[in-house]
Amino acid sequence: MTFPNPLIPGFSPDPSVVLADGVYYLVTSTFEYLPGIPVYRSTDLVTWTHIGNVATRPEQAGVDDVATGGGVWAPTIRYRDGVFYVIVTIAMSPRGCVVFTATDPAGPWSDGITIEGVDGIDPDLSWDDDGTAYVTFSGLYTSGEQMGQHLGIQQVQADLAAGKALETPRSLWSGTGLKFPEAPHLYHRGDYWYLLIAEGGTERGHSVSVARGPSPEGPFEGHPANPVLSARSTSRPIQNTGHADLVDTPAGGTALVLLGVRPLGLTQSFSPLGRETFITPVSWADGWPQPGPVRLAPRDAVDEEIFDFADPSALEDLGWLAVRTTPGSVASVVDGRLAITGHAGLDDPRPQFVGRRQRHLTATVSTTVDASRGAGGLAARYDEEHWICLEVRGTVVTARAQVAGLAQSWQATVPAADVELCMEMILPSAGLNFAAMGGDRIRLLAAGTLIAELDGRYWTAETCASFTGRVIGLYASAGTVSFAGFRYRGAEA
Ligand code: 6LW
Repeated sequence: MTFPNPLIPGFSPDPSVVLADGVYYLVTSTFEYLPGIPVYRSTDLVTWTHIGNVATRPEQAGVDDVATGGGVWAPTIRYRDGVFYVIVTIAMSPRGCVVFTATDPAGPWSDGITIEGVDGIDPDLSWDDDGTAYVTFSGLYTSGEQMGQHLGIQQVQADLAAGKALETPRSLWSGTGLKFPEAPHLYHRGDYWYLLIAEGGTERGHSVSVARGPSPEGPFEGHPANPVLSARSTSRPIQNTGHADLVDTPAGGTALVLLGVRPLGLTQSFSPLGRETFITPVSWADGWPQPGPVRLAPRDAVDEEIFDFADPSALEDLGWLAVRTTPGSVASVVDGRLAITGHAGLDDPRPQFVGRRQRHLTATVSTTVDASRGAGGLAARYDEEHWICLEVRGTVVTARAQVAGLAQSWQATVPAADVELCMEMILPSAGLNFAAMGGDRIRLLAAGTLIAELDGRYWTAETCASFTGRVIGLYASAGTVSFAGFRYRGAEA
């Protein structure tokens, strides 16, 4: 069985999957973006449809004040007795470890109950045969005096309805000693309970390790050849592989969904899209799971999304994202155009920006903007310190590049009213110096004229030290600007 890889391209880290009544549902992290926790559906583990989002109401995730990089970290989705559960940590926020429920995974989901007594990240949910609910998590404090302290893999029995742990956390097996034992998932298979974790950190040293034991509480014995999966020190095209969740395949086999990155160039140093979702088959030997190496198999179809705002429902598409608020509170469709009123620049923690994940290494994004009554345009962002934009104000277009406080800009004049803006992300062509071959090229065009061409290395997960990925979209920084449409065309090289 050859799976497409990436399975969910673009900024889609920390995947968790569940098989419920023959249908697969998968969720990923969203950090400071809303709507939070996208839900994807599949009947064959190959073709996936974005059917909803868990956190569609700001109060559910409570990310409006989280620091960049905080917010919605690593959800786990599970299904029991007709109810879907998503348990997740809202990191660097008082919201803590939260359980959301729904009977329809497309939503609506519940407001969410905080589980008191679970101080950590990457919570997993499992039930013993007698119905006892277990929350197994990584004991990393993300707020308070103990911020950064790591207690390894921990577990409590919990009363989910009451929102509380029923005991003080117990320490479980925490891997082979690599840093950051995290992303625990428990599975009852045959005679064993399996504890799958990530260790080594989510960068190049990321790994998957597994242990097994007689009960959900262990004791757990590690696989003799742990970590059972890692791309570290290999030249595999998919790196950082880890943070995995196990699932049965339609063909009766087993597979892992997990995160990884696609760094460019010989040195494999820079990943424009951030952490994506991948999949790899798992074989079994002596009652132990053995994941196969994660193979690159991008879908070769050209992927096009065209939003014409003459259709008022265009902004309701599930893939739109906004920063610490909902897309609908930033933009609205007025007279067949998308209108955004700007109060601050892209360096603000709450920019008036709505965007979509860049999902292909080569992509073209374009729009037509009327900025006769304000300033705004097209932008690609990692966070408020790392972004690129084409901003129109009246008849002047300014291309700006911002990297951690360093900024550069280029200007040109454009015809009044509707101006075509375009961003082209292309792979480096021969003739560039060795290092620059490690990044993509980002070409900024206005009214068909090239305003600037940028070295994409500076807007990658590594350079931005970011948990997220590239999000490209529309924004206003002052006054009201309006957009006729938004076009995304992506293809794997
Ligand atoms: C996630 C954890 C991690 O909770 O990063 O580095 C966090 N590993 O597993 C955010 O993705």
